Amino acid sequence: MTEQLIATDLVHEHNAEREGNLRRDYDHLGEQLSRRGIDISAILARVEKFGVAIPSWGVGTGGTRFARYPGPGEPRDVFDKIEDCSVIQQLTRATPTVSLHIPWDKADPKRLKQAASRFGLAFDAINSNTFSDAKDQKLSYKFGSLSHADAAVRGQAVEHNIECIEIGREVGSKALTVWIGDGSNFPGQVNFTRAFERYLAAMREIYDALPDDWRLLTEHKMYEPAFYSTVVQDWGTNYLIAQELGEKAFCLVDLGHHAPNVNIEMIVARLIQFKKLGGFHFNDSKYGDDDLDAGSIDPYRLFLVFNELVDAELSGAAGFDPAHMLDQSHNVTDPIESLMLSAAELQRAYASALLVDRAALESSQEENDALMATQTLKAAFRTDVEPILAMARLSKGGAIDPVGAYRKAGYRVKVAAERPAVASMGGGIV
Ligand SMILES: [Mn+2]
Repeated sequence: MTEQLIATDLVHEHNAEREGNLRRDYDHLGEQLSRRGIDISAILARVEKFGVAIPSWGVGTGGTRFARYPGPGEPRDVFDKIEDCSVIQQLTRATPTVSLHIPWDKADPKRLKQAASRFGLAFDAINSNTFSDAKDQKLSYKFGSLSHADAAVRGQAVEHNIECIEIGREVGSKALTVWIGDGSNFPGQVNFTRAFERYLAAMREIYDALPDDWRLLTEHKMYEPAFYSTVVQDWGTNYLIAQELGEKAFCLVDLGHHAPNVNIEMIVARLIQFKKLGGFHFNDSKYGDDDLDAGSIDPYRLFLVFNELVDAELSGAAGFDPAHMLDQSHNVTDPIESLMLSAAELQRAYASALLVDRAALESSQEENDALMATQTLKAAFRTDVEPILAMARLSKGGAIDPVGAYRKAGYRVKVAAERPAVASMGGGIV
């Protein structure tokens, strides 16, 4: 029996007050969609199956390089983080997995697995960390890790990644995500080619340690912490890495890791076409790698990304199975509330993209009817799919209004009494 940290009676009562209105809204939307030739129950069935992983580091309050303002009842360790993730899953039913970050979440793998199974949760990709120095670490990553000029530092970084694979095997994970902070701050500081050669050689050692049924996901990022050059700076370099390493290597797209105005949905389409899209770190941004809540700044961009994903899903694109993960930093909100709403924003983008009339879109494209093509997308984007999302939550035992139920349950106040404040628990920006 799966344990629930929010009283199920409270959730039932909360839903009972809202169910009548929801059913009326759902039926009305169903009638509108049927006029467009869309069966709402088919959309609902797909939304019910949609899942996104919660990043363990996301349930603690994030921060910036300037300051971090912790909130009450912050998780003190990975076990508290798993409890918070279970609350997100209980109320949204859209987040069945957790993505761990090592060494921040280092603990006995058996205990980790038990803690997750207690709530019916599983683990998605394991994230390694060679962008900061762990306590008691022998060699520093100040001047890089997998591309470092010193073979001993590279060896240490490789060993850490192999240890992450071992932990992942024990907890039932099937992927390793590698993001490095390697790069340079000054022209001339590193030789671009030699640094990338060293990185590829180190990654080959990690790749060779990967179990056959695992995937290696590499994450590109244009800049930060290095501000002049970054070793894995864009999707082109990321694609080269995946090509060089082999069939278990894929690219991970973090939405915030691009220059402003870059056409991310087109990058997604290219990676799908060449069978190298491994997964996502979803978030939103205005200026840089802001790690804001998914869909909070540019929901249309999120929709356009999902438009490409749905196109691949419906056309049965070969090898298409991207991992969905959130990667956000919550500085001014309760992380649990932000993550619940962010998961719903992904479901919203997905449901809206499912409404696109693909036959009409294709015929507009063939006829060079730019206006009708773009209106076909807008018609789907403008449709309020909230009743479908709420119905998916209700049918799976979640809350019609997750934030409302969460606040009513007083979970944060309760854990604040049980969890004394800690100075730092490895949250922040990735
Ligand atoms: Mn990321």
